[in-house]
Amino acid sequence: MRLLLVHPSALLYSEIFLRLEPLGLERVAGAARDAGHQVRVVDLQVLDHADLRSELASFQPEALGISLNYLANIPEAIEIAERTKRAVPGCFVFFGGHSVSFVAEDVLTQAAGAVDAVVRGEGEPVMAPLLEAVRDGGVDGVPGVVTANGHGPAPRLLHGIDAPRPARDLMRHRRRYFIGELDPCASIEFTRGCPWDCSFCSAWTFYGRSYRKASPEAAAEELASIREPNVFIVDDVAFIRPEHGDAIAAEVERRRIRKRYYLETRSDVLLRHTEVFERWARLGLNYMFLGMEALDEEGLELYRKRVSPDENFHALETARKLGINVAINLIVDPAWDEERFRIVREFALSVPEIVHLTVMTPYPGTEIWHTESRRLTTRDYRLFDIQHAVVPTALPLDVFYRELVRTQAVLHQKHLGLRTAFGAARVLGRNLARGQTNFARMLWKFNRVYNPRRQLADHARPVRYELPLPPHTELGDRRELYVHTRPAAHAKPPGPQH
Ligand code: B12
Ligand code: SF4
Repeated sequence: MRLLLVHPSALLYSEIFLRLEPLGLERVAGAARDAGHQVRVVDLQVLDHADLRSELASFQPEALGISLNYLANIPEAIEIAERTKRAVPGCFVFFGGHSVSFVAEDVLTQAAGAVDAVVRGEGEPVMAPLLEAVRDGGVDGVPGVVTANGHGPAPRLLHGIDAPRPARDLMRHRRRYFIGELDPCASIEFTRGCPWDCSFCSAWTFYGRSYRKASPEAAAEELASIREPNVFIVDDVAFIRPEHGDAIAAEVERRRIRKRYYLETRSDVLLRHTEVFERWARLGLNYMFLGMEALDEEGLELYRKRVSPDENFHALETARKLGINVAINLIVDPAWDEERFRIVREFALSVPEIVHLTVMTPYPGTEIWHTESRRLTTRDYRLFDIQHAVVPTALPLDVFYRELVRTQAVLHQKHLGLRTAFGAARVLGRNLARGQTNFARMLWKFNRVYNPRRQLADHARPVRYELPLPPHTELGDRRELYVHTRPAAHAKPPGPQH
């Protein structure tokens, strides 16, 4: 069967700091190809809608799957589905991915017949049975599949994440994937899932708190096969199990693989297992993202982060000692006033780290979607990108965006200053000499992308598709939030050790 897989356009934030290869979609493509299908991929982060139109015309797909990890991409995906149905009548259109798994029925209804099915949960195990059922007619009994007729059986969880390998070779313009100065940059997955349960996050609810690890040999073999000199490790929390990180490191050393890495982890994991991070720093771990989320005890408790402010600050010192550049994330509460923004600016200027701000957003699939008592001020999917306020702000909205962007601008200026100090000119020169212009463009794009007037104006756009209303419930059993309810056969969740 001819299958076309599509990743939607990049969102606001990605225009500046990063644009990464869609690893989940590549794995889905790998699974379909392993099952004998003819697969092509269009990534709208690096291609445009005209490319998609010509691909539809020339390839005439029998099935088209769109990746929906991000809520903000849902309207664009429905429009692509509608256009596909007109351009290639009879093509089976389906959605899959993280966010759409939590709002499958609503999206099907909104698409009004343009989408035949939504796949909930992991995409790899479903591809072979789904495409077979599309060919034979009748996909209703396929695990994880939701159609206008209702839910099929519960989605299946992969036993292990070593296979299928992502179909990286199907991606065009790989040189356009980058993160900061790691340009170009590929992505890899060492583990999948997260055993913590932060109230604002849906990573744990999607995987039902399961946690799986790639075998060290498979992980190193995949790394060795990556052509890019830089690699982003997509794990939600890297090196929760230090012996696993060590085992992969040993394979990397044995094969003499030399790359630069970027990863995300938690402060307590970094403090508890410093040696494994130190070993990876020797192997090329240059950048790390720490989700600090809040500066004070109260905020950390609210988000159920299970980390103290002391641990957060200690973790920053540890990373500095290891020579790893750290980017910190802080969650902006829409209740912040001007004074609060000022305190955050002051903090951000007092530390050498890069500070990112994301706006607190109740997402379907998170606990706060059900418990957040503030009413939503908008249900426009496009604004659910953690750069817009979707619950009432204490400040007038225009003042809130002015403060937000002002704070981000201060942080960006600092970032630029730091990079100059760290030798951005050298990095730029090296990248430009190799024809890599992503990082250079990023440095100058800030004012165009982050603009309080643009952010405010986004609220006034006509809305065609709206998120369903959150059911306000006191959650008795949090397993009700899970997409995958059964742990994988070989998974042994480590559980937060606190
Ligand atoms: C790595 C990552 C990124 C990367 C890579 C993104 C990319 N190009 O793919 C970067 C850093 C760029 C990123 C950015 C953002 N991210 Co992000 N990201 C993640 C993270 C940590 C892992 C994703 C991943 O690669 N997993 C590994 C692969 C193998 O899994 P996967 O992509 O989920 O794919 C599987 C399934 O979803 C499914 N699937 C996926 N596509 C398809 C398609 C079909 C047809 C089918 C059938 C199945 C299917 O099958 C795949 C294999 O099992 C997730 C958290 C998580 N655990 O999922 C957050 C997450 C997806 N991100 C999130 C957010 C908010 C963002 C940003 C909006 C943040 C921001 N404003 O700064 C941006 C927007 C990016 C954009 N598109 O422009 C939220 C999503 C929230 C939401 N409900 O919309 C998540 C869930 C994190 C969270 N805390 O809740 N992100
Ligand atoms: S530790 Fe990170 S990935 Fe895990 S639940 Fe909390 S925010 Fe989500």
